Amino acid sequence: MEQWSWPPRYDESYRPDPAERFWFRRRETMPADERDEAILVRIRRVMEYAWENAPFYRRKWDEAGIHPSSIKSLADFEKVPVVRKEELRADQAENEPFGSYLAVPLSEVKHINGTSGTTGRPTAFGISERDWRSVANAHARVMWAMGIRPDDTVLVASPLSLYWGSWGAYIGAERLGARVFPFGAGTAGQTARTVRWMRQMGVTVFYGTPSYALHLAEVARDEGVDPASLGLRKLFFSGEPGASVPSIRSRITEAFDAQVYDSGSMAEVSPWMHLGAGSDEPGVLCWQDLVYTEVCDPTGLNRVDYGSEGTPVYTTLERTSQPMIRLVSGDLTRWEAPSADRGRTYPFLPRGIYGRIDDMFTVRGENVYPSAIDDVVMAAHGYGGEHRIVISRDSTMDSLAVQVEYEDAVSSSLESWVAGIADRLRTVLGVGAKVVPVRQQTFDRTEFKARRVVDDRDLLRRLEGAS
Ligand code: 8LH
Repeated sequence: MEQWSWPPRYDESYRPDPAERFWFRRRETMPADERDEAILVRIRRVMEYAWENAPFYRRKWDEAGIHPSSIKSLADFEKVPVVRKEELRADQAENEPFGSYLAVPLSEVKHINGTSGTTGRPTAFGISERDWRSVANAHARVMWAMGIRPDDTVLVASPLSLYWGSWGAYIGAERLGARVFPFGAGTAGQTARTVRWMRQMGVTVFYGTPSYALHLAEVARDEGVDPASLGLRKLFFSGEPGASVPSIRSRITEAFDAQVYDSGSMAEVSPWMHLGAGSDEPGVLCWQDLVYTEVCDPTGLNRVDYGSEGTPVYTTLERTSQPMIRLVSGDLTRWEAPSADRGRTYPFLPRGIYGRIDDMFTVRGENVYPSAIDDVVMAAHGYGGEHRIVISRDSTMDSLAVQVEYEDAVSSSLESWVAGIADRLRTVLGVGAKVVPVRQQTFDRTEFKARRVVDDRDLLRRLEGAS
């Protein structure tokens, strides 16, 4: 396998010919079973490394009676206790600043990123130079699979702040040899400026969140610019569901007349882009030799069969500063077996990551994911650009209403428009929802990850009362 060493060491001068489809042909196309053998050896080495250098893991595995040498198969690996984000947070509070899962001397930490901490104590990511370079190399490889090449100009249109996503896109594009344009996102009036700069700089590739791409398209139109005329070839996304949600995907594809790629996972397991798919289709690949992904049943945390739904559990195979070994994501997906037909022999998530377990709610016995609602309302002709999902998590029963912005063009036939969406929701979700039309631009647009679910019983009662 090309440049497969522990600790990871990459030839920084290497770059395939632009006509070459694969960055590392053998690593990406080899029989999955053969790759799994190498992965098992690597997992043991990563575990030995963590055992020796990170007290967090030694403590945890001691308690469970597990030693790295006892892992003789990938099935054995399933017995290794999982790590949860709350544990990382608690460990960091006790062992500031990077937690006792920091496995390099503090002097080797050269980059700091983190979570925003809007919902609790922020978590800091301490990243060594070696890891920074491994991530750059991994991201370049995944972006290569998306067809991004050195003659592209890549716009990073997400906040250049604590958010790993933006920096990961930046260093990957840079390593690949492309021109990088870190315009960022999130400051007042920035989106209109983004439109102007995109044209002036000849941007060909966009990175950000799906919600932001849709907002950008709206702002471009307001500025009298057809988003399709901006000259984008490709947009790639991470951070939230969207790029593999059919109606969101087609809205973006049509607005920009460009190809759309899904990618991402979690900041903790950067290279987070290990999920990027390699072809112009929804869904994502799990690049197992970068981050080993197991889709597990959310309670027992054992691998589910291919074809089934579960939560991704991630193990970094290239990180030395804060290795993650069986980190539970809490997200939801369904996976399929590797297939040579896809070119790359990695497991496949045909619908990407479609939600989080704790975002799911139950209405009259049916499990409902917000992204399924997004898909229905955004497919509606005359959809005005934003919506809100209003639920109540009652002790006895959850109920649901959806406020949907409409375009002026449908205002004369609003009743049938609403009925059409309500029908479709009933068919797709298996339960009814109250659909409440609202005027365009009622809701704020996001420049980052959208938050469309409102959990408010009083508002719901008012909406249900409204005719
Ligand atoms: C996704 C997706 C996706 C992430 N489809 N949901 O950009 C990737 C990394 C840097 C990121 O967003 O990390 P962060 O801020 O830790 O958030 C991770 C969560 O974001 C993850 O658990 C998912 O719920 C969501 N996410 N990429 C659907 N392509």
